Amino acid sequence: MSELIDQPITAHNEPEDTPELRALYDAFDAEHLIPLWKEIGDLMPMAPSSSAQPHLWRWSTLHPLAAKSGDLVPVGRGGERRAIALANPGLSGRPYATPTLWAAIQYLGPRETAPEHRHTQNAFRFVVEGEGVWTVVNGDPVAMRRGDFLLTPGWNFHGHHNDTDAPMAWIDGLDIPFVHYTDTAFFEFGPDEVSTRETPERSRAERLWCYPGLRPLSALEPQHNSPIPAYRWEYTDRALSEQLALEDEGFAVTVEPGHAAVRYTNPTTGADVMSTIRAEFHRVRAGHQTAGRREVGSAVFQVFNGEGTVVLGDVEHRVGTGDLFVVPSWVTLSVQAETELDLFRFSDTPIFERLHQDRVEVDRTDGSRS
Ligand code: GTQ
Ligand code: FE2
Repeated sequence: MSELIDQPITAHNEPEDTPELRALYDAFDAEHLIPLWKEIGDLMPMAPSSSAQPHLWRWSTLHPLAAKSGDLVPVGRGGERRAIALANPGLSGRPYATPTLWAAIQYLGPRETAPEHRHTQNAFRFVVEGEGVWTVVNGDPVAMRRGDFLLTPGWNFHGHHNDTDAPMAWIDGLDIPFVHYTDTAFFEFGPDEVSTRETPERSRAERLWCYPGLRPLSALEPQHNSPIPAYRWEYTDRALSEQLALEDEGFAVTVEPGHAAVRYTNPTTGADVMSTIRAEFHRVRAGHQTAGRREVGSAVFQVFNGEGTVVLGDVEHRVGTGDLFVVPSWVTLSVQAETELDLFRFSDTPIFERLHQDRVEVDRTDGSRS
């Protein structure tokens, strides 16, 4: 706990409990008024104290429940998606992983289709296992495979179709809670089917955009969301293994010893992939522990591969492939890798950076913070 939070609070204005005082408080109630002095600790804390909890969902629990939903619940117009949200136990039963972020497991059975729609919420998919679904974004079919990170930025039509005889599950991340609080949601239905059942290896947008450092001269304007529809595992994996290989060769290219990391970015700006969502991939060498780190804003992690322990505030969880966990605002996270540990991470930090409310603290190895 920080010194600031433990600072003694002197109640210098505690009034005497009298019938008149009670009458005053009753009058406040009746007139929909609330005095600051009753709420100050909660409204204006010394540091963020999220009602969201650091919580873990195991893939071994989630996946069978998603599969059972596949047996019992059809997918189609109205419900739109067979997606099951991670509901943070601190967020009053709402389907919110964090105060700003939605995270869900989505499941599509053999040959099934999720109908097209578009909404102002920004969305992405991350695939921890399987393949065979194409997500059709503005008529452009994008293959989904293990390790891929796929974008559906706000107001693009999208639907999904499974072209195989096996089911497929993946995770969705959206800014649904943020858009809900801020009353900025719009939604439109598209075709009940997907607009194309083509299954190309590479989408048109990948053919146009996915060459490192090369931009089509027809599209030099900055775009606020990335035009890359799929960040393929082949490149993420290679970028991380090369960081570690370079570290072995004596070059200081990792975020900290034994910890390689990349951020998915928008090639037209170099900034985050979407205006409300940051996404990263982290690889921690076997036997290494990352420095404790806390930041303003909330994050969700999914273990992509490997085993280890995550220390979330004062709670430790053993984690393995597919497990998801939430890191609320200003809760310290440290990761201990038992085997080499691969972690996908997404957060709402771009929102707070743009509002100049961002802060980060990293524990130094001597136990102090910087
Ligand atoms: O796949 O379009 O988990 O619109 C939540 C809302 C997935 C989707 C979700 C959505 C989608
Ligand atoms: Fe959607």
